[in-house]
Amino acid sequence: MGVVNVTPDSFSDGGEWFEPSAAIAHGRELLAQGADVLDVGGESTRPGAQRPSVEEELRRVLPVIEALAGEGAVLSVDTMRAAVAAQALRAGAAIVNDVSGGLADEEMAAVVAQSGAPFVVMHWRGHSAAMQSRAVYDDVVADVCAELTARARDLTAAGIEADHLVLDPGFGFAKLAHHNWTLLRHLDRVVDLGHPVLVGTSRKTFLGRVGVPDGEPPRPPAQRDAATAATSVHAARLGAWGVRVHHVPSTLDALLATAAIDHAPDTGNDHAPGAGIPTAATSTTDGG
Ligand code: PMM
Repeated sequence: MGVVNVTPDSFSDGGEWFEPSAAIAHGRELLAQGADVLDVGGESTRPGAQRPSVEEELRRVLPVIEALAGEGAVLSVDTMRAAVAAQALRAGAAIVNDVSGGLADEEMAAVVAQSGAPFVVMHWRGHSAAMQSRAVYDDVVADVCAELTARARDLTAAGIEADHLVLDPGFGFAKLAHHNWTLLRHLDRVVDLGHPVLVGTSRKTFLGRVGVPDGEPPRPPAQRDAATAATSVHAARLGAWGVRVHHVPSTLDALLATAAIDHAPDTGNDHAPGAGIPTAATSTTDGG
């Protein structure tokens, strides 16, 4: 899943694709690079961010969704607002991605239930101004699993089909760095909840701190793509359904290399009867 943030202030790429034409071009680029789904959002969830009005959020995302859906792209709309989700679905979005998992807007569950669209339910404990003060857990994996399970139960009670729910542990949302790392390490327990799992570690601050001495600032977001590829490969290995990333080529390369390892023949024995022994014609100059 490639990220198209139509915002002036996202932490990772704020302002870069704020004009609809730039966002549309960026979406096309992510698709050409191999993204299967584009996640289009008009509200930054960065700590302390001001919320745009509904009208402003619609103004940002609708032209981008209309244009890219018209070209056949599979789109999710990243929104906490039912009114935005409803209009985005009408404009061609196929999936609703709500970082609040339906908690921020009590109309959201009904809109999603009525549409029949898949719903990405992220673990969330409040809007960005308050969330880091709520990063307190007895056992982060057990607590996040319990809170996601409760959400799935309430959303199915509100009419959303259980098999339309995608769960997301919400990396960086009401989580300190060690919470994020522990959740990644035990992601299989989120997968075991029985729903597809989406993982969004891309360019988040905890990745920018890898290898940086305590007290020094984290690496800037654009220098976190190698760490994003590593955590995304790990998530895929533990059974994640999707990874949400800003820089598609680096993560896709890492996933393809891992898949090549998984699909490599067991022995690689070229001397077995019938095995192709490399010849000058088949060898490449760097060893193949
Ligand atoms: N993270 C951000 C925004 N939307 N959606 C899901 N499902 N999961 C995430 O982890 C997530 C998200 C924040 O990142 P951004 O501001 O770079 O888009």
